[in-house]
Amino acid sequence: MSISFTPWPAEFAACYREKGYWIDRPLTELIEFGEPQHVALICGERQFTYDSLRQQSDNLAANLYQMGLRAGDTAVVQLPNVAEFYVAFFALLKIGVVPVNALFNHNERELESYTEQIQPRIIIASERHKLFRDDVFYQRLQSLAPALDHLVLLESDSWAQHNITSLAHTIATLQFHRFEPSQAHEVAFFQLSGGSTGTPKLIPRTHNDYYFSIRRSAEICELNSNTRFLCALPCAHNYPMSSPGAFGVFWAGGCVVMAPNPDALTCFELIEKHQVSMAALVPPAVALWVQAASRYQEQLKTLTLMQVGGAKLSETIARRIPEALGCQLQQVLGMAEGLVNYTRLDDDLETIMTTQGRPMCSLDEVKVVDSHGQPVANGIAGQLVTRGPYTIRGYFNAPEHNKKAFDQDGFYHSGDLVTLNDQGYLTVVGRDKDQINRGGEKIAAEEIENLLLTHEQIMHGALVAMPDALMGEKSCAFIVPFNKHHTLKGVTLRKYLRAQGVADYKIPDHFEFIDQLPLTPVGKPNKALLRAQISATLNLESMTEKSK
Ligand code: AMP
Ligand code: DBH
Repeated sequence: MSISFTPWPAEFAACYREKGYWIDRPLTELIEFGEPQHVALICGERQFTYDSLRQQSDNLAANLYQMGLRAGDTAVVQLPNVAEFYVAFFALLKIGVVPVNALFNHNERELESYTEQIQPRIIIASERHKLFRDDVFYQRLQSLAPALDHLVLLESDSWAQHNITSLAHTIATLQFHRFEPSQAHEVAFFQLSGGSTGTPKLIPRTHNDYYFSIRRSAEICELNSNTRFLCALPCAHNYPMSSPGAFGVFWAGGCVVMAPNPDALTCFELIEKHQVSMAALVPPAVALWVQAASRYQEQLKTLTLMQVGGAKLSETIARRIPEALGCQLQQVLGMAEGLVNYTRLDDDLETIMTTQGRPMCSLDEVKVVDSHGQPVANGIAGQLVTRGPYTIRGYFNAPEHNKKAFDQDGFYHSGDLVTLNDQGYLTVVGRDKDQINRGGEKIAAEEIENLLLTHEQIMHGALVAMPDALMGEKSCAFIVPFNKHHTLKGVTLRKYLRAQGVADYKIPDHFEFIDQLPLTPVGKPNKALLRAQISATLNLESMTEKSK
């Protein structure tokens, strides 16, 4: 059985095929082109040639099949930045199993939500995550998904229980099977949305659409078999996976070097050791690299391209990148829902420094519209709406939300406020969605507000962005307690949220206690005012700090 999703209308699909964008090949093909003995993947002291990457994913696929997994089944995968992430991804796809790759810093709530939504048969996870040090959480997931009957753990050989298998063991055992990925027009896997709603939405990506986005990205970034890409952002994120990311590098026959995290000194060492030529970062990480780089320029000699995306890059930092890191900057404005924009390698410096790029292909339809859906003139800020050969037409199983996020013509409303210039380049100027972008990590305000409201002393809560020098934005929760003589404190609320099992990066950085929420004329919390209020408070504080 295939996974249901909102398809592209037939005439669009026909056009995407005719243009050669959709080639009706499975994503598993991405690792088929690299030279057998060329190194595809470096992870710590381990090196994987293309031959071994193919072989190991074959082995795992065969074993998963042996365990009873079949096409149309689903999987929840949560792995840190390790080679096995890719082995597992391609293995699952080889037998038509559809995974969602949770971020490693996701916690109970996120994993439970994904489990409820896709009803997996298998969890592939790591004991390095606290949730998988015993089987208590796995059993809870089983209670949410009755069909769930396999837990495969990255490093575990210590688990004696039935049906808990070690991934290393499962990869190593050789078996033969004829593989059958799902059809190329069907859902290959689920991507995660940063979202703006109470429950995290899942994004169904088909082989055809994702494969195109990877090939085109690899072309734009001029990848080839000499490319050595540092994967320092969480490997499950759409950006280091596909823009062009590790998958683009595999397709081009290059080499992916895994970094455990984007820490500057750790990464500099890896860059030197493995002659890395290209890296992808979010703005806060690149700012720290720029700061640290002066003493380490020798180590960065091989780096030629630094991609920055996920959140708005300040022009000041952008301008420092080429000299500090001795490489070219490329800005990337992407979304797991589809559309990706790049500045091009041969663009003039002004374009690279001041815009977030232009769409990757001519069939990306991008409009900048006002609140009535009418296109605005170039240079005027409006909402970014888009449709195209790799932009989804609907979230998974979310008919109500889809009515809001997609218009009648199938355009996705990204919630970004942008300007378009005469050359078709976009610049992000703000946001029109209830989300905080904490240095590239997205927080849906509603999700945290709902959790806060379950606290017995809280009457209202509103989560808004507050400016932060390094992260761009952090989150501030305005709290209206029921009782003026409340005993609430930031620390206790943080603890309370942590106990609800929410990912750490979603926990408010700051709390403000107020008597009532300011409202808009239609009676909604006036978040613009709250944002202005917290900015003013911070400004005042920093001025007092300076005058001390
Ligand atoms: P998601 O839908 O969770 O994949 O997040 C995509 C969102 O991240 C976009 O809609 C933007 O709001 C934001 N984003 C991604 N790249 C950039 C960038 N280069 N500049 C500003 N915002 C960005
Ligand atoms: O933020 C994102 O989601 C993102 C950024 C850059 C993305 O999905 C992408 C490139 O593909």
